[in-house]
Amino acid sequence: MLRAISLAEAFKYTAKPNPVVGALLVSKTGIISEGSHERFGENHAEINAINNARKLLGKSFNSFEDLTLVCTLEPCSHFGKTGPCAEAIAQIGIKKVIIGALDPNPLVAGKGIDLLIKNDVKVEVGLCQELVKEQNKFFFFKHEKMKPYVTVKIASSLDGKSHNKDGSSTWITCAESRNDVQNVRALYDAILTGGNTVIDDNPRMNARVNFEVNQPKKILLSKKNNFDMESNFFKNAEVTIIKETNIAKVINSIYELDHCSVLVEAGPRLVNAFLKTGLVDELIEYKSSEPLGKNGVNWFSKNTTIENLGFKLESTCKIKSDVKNIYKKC
Ligand code: AOF
Ligand code: ZN
Repeated sequence: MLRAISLAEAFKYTAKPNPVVGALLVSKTGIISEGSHERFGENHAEINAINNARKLLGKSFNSFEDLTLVCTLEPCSHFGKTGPCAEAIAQIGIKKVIIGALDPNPLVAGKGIDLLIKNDVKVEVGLCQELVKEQNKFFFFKHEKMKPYVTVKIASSLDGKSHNKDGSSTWITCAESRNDVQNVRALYDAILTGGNTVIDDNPRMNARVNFEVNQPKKILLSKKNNFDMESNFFKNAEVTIIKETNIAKVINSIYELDHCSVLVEAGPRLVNAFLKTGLVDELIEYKSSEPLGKNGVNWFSKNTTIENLGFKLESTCKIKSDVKNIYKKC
């Protein structure tokens, strides 16, 4: 199971918003073949493990009943972008399946196991399930909590400011921190910002990393209609415009769009509106060592701190001259 979990891990940037899944076919003497769910929309892990066994053992190999399938997630039972894995497993004659965690997706949720058992396949569930859940933290969160995992990211000067009042542009944090943000973006299913940010900063808001990524979808929260569709935000990924002002409803719309996670990168007004709902799960603060001074706009009002917004510091690290603080909802 640990081998299957580590196989899956390699695809955490390309399988999303699907879970990462690894599978092995094993005989009494060892591993016969391996497979992973490599990219969103492509073959599931179990099918890749079966196809790889056929490649290795020859098309005529037909003794699947002697092999055990080990897979990190319950084999699916539904027709999605691909067919049901549980059916393919039973059909090919596999007699034993060892599963890490149950699939929390209501389309599957136990139906995969039922299908296997009905076809006389022996099933064991729960091996290393905590690791599988941790590995697919956003996927399990979304299905268990019926909401996406919401993270707010801010870049702050030493004196807690976001940007200059006069609109003059300046980088708050160092190039290395801004580069770290690219890696954070790459982990999320969606990135959300507001209309003013798109108009004032012309941000690209994609994940500029040197590895393959299923790029986060973009969400623009604004009542405006007059966006320049040639601006950077509208390039490189699908954009959904949400006109709703009630943030709880916005978060629900993101859930309905099937995103497991969303990264909010916006100005103080929208960031505070999100934080006030109590529906933000994580706050990432990049803090520079330089103050912005009285020309700066505060992230938070006078007596507000990240702690009294209901967050506690989980980790902190230095990025060159900046500090990166990760806060989790208490
Ligand atoms: C599996 N094996 O490797 C994965 C599973 O749209 P589809 O067809 O790709 O289905 C996606 C859903 O299938 C996903 O939400 C999750 O419930 C399950 N993922 N299941 O048997 C796999 N990745
Ligand atoms: Zn499947």
